[in-house]
Amino acid sequence: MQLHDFYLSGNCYKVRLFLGLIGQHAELLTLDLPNGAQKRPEFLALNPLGQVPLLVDDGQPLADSQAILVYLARRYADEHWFPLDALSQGQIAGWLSLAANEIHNGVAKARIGLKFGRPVDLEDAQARGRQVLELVNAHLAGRDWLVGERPSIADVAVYPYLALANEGGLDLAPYPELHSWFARIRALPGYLDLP
Ligand SMILES: N[C@@H](CCC(=O)N[C@@H](CS)C(=O)NCC(=O)O)C(=O)O
Repeated sequence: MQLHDFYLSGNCYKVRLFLGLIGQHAELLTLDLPNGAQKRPEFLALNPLGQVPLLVDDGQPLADSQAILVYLARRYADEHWFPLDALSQGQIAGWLSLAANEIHNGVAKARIGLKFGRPVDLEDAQARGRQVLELVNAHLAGRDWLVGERPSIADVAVYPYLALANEGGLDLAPYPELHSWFARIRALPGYLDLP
């Protein structure tokens, strides 16, 4: 298994984290994102969107961190990471969707602006970011995990950019439930430090 990777990318970290949590190994192929390696023809042949992460397993390329989590969970992980019952699957799909939209356009975009100096509407991204921090903090009151009684790929999909929110200029101090959840995730066997 090979992972086309960029160390500082939260989406790539998401996949590396999950590989660690389920005790799977992938060879890391680092792409020089700042110099546009993701837009070269040889990489576009694998992922026409020109983005990392990209996993190649059994010769099959698979793009998108959320899609990769689903694949790895179904193929290699204990069932609790992506339970088979309809309600859990629906709830997890909702969190994966939140990661791809509201989290990407909020906390992640604010980080892209502040940490990487890219042109973004920082105020808008931070306002969206705060909405998500509040939503997840409220959801976690009285719960250990986002879905059900055990960690799932929902936690893995949502955790990275929330835990990195300070790099987008967002203060995490007002969200005690998030801190307890971060600590639970960090205590899982195979946990990998944030980039
Ligand atoms: N929906 C995708 C987004 C992937 C994405 O935005 N990747 C960024 C790095 S975090 C990237 O490759 N950016 C380079 C580019 O778009 O040129 C996912 O979740 O994997």
